[in-house]
Amino acid sequence: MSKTVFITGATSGFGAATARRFARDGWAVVISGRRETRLRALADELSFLAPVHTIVLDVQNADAVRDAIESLPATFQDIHTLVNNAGLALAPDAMQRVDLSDLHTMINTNITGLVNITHTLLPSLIRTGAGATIINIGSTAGEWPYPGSHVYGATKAFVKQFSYNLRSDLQGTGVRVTDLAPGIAETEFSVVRNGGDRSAAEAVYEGTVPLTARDVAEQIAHIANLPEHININRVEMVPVRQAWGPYAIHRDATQPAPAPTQEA
Ligand code: NDP
Ligand code: 8X3
Repeated sequence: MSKTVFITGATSGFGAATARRFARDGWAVVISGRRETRLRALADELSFLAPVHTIVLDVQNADAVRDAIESLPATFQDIHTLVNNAGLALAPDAMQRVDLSDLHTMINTNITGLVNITHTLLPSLIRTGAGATIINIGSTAGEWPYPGSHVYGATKAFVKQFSYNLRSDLQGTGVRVTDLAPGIAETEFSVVRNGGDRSAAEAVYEGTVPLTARDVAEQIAHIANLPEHININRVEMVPVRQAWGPYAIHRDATQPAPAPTQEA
């Protein structure tokens, strides 16, 4: 019998590429996201390769998540691999200038949504036992700070620590947990982050060679297919052209440094 992968955020980017990758290998795929037309198109594309089940779902809604998972058809109920991929960044400006509602949306999607899905699917993953895999999509932004990352980066730091903590709780069940943290990758991510401004999104990738959705999907497939005694705790993958900058030192000659305090 084929194994089943459950992918959130499969309507574009990493999620869609991951669905294609697993379907090509004959896995049964459960694809979810909010955009129904996209899900249907992907299901049409993949259904000659593998069994496909679509779920129109907003991961922020815990009741909808529970209902969708309770109504999985029998052939899709035993999940081998969960790819917690649905997520987004918004408000790419300084924290003091952005809307609070955008910050809530990132928290509700990247943290609450991921927890909703994971908690609801854990019984199935634990039933699968040895070899079952949870791959949480984190980000380099969860490790390294930069201006405008504020809540987004913090949600991805949550993903990292949650992945480690979950591993501790799942010790003895055979279920594996990985935080897969990509760097810059060209998907719809930047269009969403820039509020639909395509030229601002394109500028993010201009003149460089970012990761592709397929690069990330290959890593996901690699991790899920490792021998069942191996757990990859965390993978940080970046384009060769992405590295770190220096500390930002604020220099302002009009503001003299404070006088040194006198030691007693
Ligand atoms: P995309 O924008 O291409 O894909 C994001 C996916 O998340 C879409 O399928 C979208 O589907 C889904 N999604 C967003 N909100 C919700 C929601 N409330 N409920 C259900 N699904 C939702 O971006 P990527 O593929 O690049 O991003 C995938 C993940 O990778 C995200 O978690 C992102 O933070 C992370 N990441 C991205 C990087 C990049 O540079 N691209 C780098 C590092 C990490 P729909 O709108 O149909 O609901
Ligand atoms: C997305 C990657 O570099 O835009 O998580 O933060 S980055």
